[in-house]
Amino acid sequence: MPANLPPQYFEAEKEYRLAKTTQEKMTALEAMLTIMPKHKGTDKLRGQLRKKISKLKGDSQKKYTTSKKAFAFNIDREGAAQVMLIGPPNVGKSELLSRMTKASPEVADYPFTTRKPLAGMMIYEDIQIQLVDTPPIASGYIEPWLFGIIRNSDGLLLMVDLSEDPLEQVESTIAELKKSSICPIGKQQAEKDGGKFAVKQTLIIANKNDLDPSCETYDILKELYAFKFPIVSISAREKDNLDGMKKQVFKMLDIIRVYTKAPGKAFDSKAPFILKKGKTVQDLSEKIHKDFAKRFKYAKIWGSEKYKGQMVQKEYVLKDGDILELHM
Ligand SMILES: Nc1nc2c(ncn2[C@@H]2O[C@H](COP(=O)(O)OP(=O)(O)O)[C@@H](O)[C@H]2O)c(=O)[nH]1
Ligand SMILES: [Mg+2]
Repeated sequence: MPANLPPQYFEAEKEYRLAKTTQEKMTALEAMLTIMPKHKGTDKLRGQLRKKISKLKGDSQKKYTTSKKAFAFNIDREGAAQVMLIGPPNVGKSELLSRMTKASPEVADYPFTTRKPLAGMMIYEDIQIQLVDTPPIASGYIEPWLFGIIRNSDGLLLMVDLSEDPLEQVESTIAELKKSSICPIGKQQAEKDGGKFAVKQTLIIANKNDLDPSCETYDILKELYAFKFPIVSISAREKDNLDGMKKQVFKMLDIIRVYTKAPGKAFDSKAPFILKKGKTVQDLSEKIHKDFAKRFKYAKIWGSEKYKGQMVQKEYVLKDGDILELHM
């Protein structure tokens, strides 16, 4: 019986032959295995691939313990915050990055297309948020450097596919994160598990809602996870609810934008200072300049809660959108 292998298989096979490291070899083999159609004609071939993968896995585990730091990516933080797009293969992470930013990742209907992190800037109103596309988190094989960049990030977008089994996808991704001592949390949860876990604010993105027109799957997902995490339903491909998603990402980050102005002048609406929620006028002036903070007398504020130009002291807790005139 002929194997009838699709062209992507031969591409993956070529990558395998060209692969220099164990990691690269394994990724290529995994891709070959996933791409390969499952029928009698490919039984033997699939068996051989699995054998090769498990042998490499053994080797790499040995190596990994001795050279943990050998493979490290570092993504320079840009913009107001750095957010990781994570999740199982094929859920649409790369598609979303290409929709929201100028980055052009490879998008394909077979898994393990993304091997390296790729960053792009997403514009939200007057700020930019850095989105980072990552290789898939699938039990069995995960790029070992992935958890390092997740730990360094400001938040996670856990993406799942409404046309597959999103419940299982959420569960298995969280399980893999926890194995690496990363604890994704939603808004309401307090920090937990002491110092052992790196706690990361997380938004669940339910993608491909075009394939769930009755929202049946989305409703089940919400029923089970909405009490733990904020969830948003989108279609990256059909561009549905992408603005709603951006709002949710901003909300998850717990940051505020504060503008400064000189007396008698207009404020610069293009260059807000980014601060964590809960920060005060004092924190802002420290951020601007140390000396500034020392000489600070009072500020005038134009904001949502105060009268126009009202005077506030350094203890005043800032709100998103506040405009301040600092006096010393
Ligand atoms: N129907 C539908 N397909 C999508 C959507 N988003 C992505 N896809 C498709 O899903 C496949 C996997 O996408 P990709 O971005 O490579 O997934 P990744 O592995 O998570 O990066 C591609 O064929 C995409 O075109 C969507 O919103 N709706
Ligand atoms: Mg991808």
